[in-house]
Amino acid sequence: MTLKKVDYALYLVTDSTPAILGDKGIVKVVEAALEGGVTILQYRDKVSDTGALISTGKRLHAVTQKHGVPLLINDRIDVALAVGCEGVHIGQDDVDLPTARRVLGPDAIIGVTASSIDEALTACKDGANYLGIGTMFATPTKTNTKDIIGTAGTKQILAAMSQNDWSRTVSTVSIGGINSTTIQRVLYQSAHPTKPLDGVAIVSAIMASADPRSAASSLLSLIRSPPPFA
Ligand code: TZP
Ligand code: MG
Repeated sequence: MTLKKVDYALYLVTDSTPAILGDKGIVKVVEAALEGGVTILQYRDKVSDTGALISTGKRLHAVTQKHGVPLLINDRIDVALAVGCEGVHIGQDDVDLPTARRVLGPDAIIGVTASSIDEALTACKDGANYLGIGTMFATPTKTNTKDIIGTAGTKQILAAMSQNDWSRTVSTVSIGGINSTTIQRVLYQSAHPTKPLDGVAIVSAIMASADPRSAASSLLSLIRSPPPFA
C-alpha cells in the first residue's frame, strides 16, 4: 500500500468520550467514515491509557492503510512511534515541534494547532507540515479552547502565512464547530486569495453521527461544491 499525496480536505479527528462516541466502536465508526470519503485521520483519545492507545492505534492504522489515508496521533509521539503511523498532531502545550521532528524524522507528517499569527508563523518556521487553525467556533466537544477566532481571525492567519511565503509549503485546516451547516461559510469566508484553507477538521459531525459514512460523504460533497453564496 502506498500513501497518496496528503489530502487534507476532510480531516476526521476522533473522540472516545461517551458523549460523542456513545457505545459505538471507534474502529467501526472510522471505517464507515473512511468509506464516506475522509481523507486523513487523527486518533485523538484523552481517556485511554498508553497500552490501549497503542492497540487501538494499530487497529486504526490497519484500516487507514487499507484506504491509503494517513493516520496521525494526537499529542503523543511515543504512541505514534509504537503504532508506526504517519505522524502526530501537537498543540501549543505538548512536546515542541523540533523535538517531535527529531524523534519522528523528516518524512513524518507533523501538524500544530495555531490560534494566532505568532503561533502559526513559528510553527511554519519550525517545519510543520500543516496547521490546525482554530478554534473556529465555540464547540461542546472541546470547551477549554483559549481562542475562538472565527472566519476573520482565520483569514488573518492565512494572510500572514501568504505574506511570509508559507502558502505552498504548509497546509492548513480549520477546526471547531464545523458541520454541514457551517462548513461552506468556514471555507469561503476564511479564504485568503492566495492562501485558501486546504480542508476542515471535524469531530462530532462525523463521530457522533448515527451514520458516519453518509455524514462524511455529505460533508465531502459540500467541500467539493461551490458555495451557494459565492
Ligand atoms: N480543537 C479545537 S476545537 C476541537 C479541537 C480538538 C474540537 C472540535 O470538535 P467539533 O465537534 O468538530 O466541533
Ligand atoms: Mg494536545
